[in-house]
Amino acid sequence: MRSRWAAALAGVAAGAVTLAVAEVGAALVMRGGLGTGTASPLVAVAGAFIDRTPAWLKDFAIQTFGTNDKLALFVGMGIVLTGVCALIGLVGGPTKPLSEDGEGQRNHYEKVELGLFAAVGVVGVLAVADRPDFSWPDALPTVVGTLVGLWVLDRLWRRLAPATAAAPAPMGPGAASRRSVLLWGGALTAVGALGILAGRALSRAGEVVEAARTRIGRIRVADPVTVPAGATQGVAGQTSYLTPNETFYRIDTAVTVPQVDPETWRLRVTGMVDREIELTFQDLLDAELVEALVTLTCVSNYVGGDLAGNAVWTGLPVREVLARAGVREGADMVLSRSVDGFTAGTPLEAMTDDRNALLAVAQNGEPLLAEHGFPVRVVVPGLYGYVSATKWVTELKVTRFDQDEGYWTPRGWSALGPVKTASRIDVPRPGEPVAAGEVVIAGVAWAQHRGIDKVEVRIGDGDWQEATLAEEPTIDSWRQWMLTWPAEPGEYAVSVRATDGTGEVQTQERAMPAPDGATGWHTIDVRVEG
Ligand SMILES: Nc1nc2c(c(=O)[nH]1)N[C@H]1C(S)=C(S)[C@@H](COP(=O)(O)O)O[C@H]1N2
Ligand SMILES: [Mo]
Repeated sequence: MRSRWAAALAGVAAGAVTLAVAEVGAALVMRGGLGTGTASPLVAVAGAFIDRTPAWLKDFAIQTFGTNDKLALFVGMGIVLTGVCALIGLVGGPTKPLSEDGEGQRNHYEKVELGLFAAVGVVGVLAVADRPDFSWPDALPTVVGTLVGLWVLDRLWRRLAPATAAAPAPMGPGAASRRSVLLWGGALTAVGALGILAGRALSRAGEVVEAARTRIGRIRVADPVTVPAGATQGVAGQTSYLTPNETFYRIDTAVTVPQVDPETWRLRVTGMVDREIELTFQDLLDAELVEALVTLTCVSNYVGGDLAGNAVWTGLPVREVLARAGVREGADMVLSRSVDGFTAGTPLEAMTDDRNALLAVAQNGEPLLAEHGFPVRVVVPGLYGYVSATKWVTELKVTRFDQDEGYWTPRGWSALGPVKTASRIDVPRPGEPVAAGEVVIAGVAWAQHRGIDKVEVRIGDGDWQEATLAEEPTIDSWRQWMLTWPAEPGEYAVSVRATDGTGEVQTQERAMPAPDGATGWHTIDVRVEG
């Protein structure tokens, strides 16, 4: 029994050493400028997995883990990999028939074990090769790591190998060799784990972006947005009108946040245009930038969910860039592409009409945070992020919906993603009882680019009551609302619904986020204590 533990540990140790060599190697290869895509096998496998995630699984992951979805993925990968390596170790384990070839010869089981281990390495190499901008040096760390891992596995197996024809040991390996494998296996696993962490830490090229953000400083425009005091009702617990950059929700398919140097960044405008053009980051800074208030929302947001945020965005209107390139007849989509391969298909109309569709360089006056698309992202009022808000954008391709599709479309999400009218109760918080008397119910409602005309609240089986609305500086942002309720002790279901600027009342019909956004009224249970 204990020999099995030793055999499993041998597999895990080999895996840990493989990944340590590969992750440190990947950091060096990328830092040295040799690699062009994703050299880290862990990041590549996670990315390849995310790219193959169907709509229902994305939905589940976001509902279960929220913006910790990537952490959850890494933990899951760690568990699966450990299990696979342990099983591989057991395959070659010591309780198998003895070698007949004499001491030190590989027996059949060890060959299978090494073969399986190599196969896992090949999967890693395939994942690396699958990532955007792949070139062969990207694969080097994984190949070398796998070879080192095979060597470790072989050494440990030899220590465990029970016997030879000359000196059979029918009871399995002796206690001494078992102990030595447990010792070596444990030590190598620990060193490997540290190596993996070191490799990941080493790979973070954050300094370039941080230095650039500091150098750029606050971005000012001739005609800045000022938020009127009336846009804020100031109820404790109510969503603040502007969302701080640091707490702004983050959703993307990027396993690690792309670190883009603004010095080398270029935006290319391609496709159905009269002339392809290329812009530098300085070109953008030198242009006449505008500021706009826009609430961004994720299509994966559930009714009552918090995957939405409001900010002042600073940028160059996309329509001006498209005009410079000259859009040809027949185009109806702009496919924006990110450095990490993500794409969003946005109706050309939304990019060229008079709304503030921006190539944004700043969020609330500050250069974008790396997580939110530094140096440049797209922001389009009225559309969910997945069809418009490409972060780390590097290309705008003018094209047609019947010729191209955005990242999420073949994965079960609608090609078109106008934001659906939504309203949310922020206070009282669900599950927190309130004292009888004057209770303030408050929250936000949004229907970007249509605006919010009315918010109504229903308490228990009472009538719909109109809430007081805050000022609405723009129809592109959410609107705060509040209602004072003389509450008597009891249990109440409290619901909210909004009416958008076109007069349409938010539907009660429940829909899941996939394929084009959740619907239904946000309802919470409130207990009023006497
Ligand atoms: N490059 C890139 N841009 C992206 C995404 C992505 O996965 N990759 N996700 C989009 C989605 S689904 C949303 S909701 C918004 C979220 O923007 P935020 O993370 O800044 O809030 O970014 C959009 N832009
Ligand atoms: Mo999203």
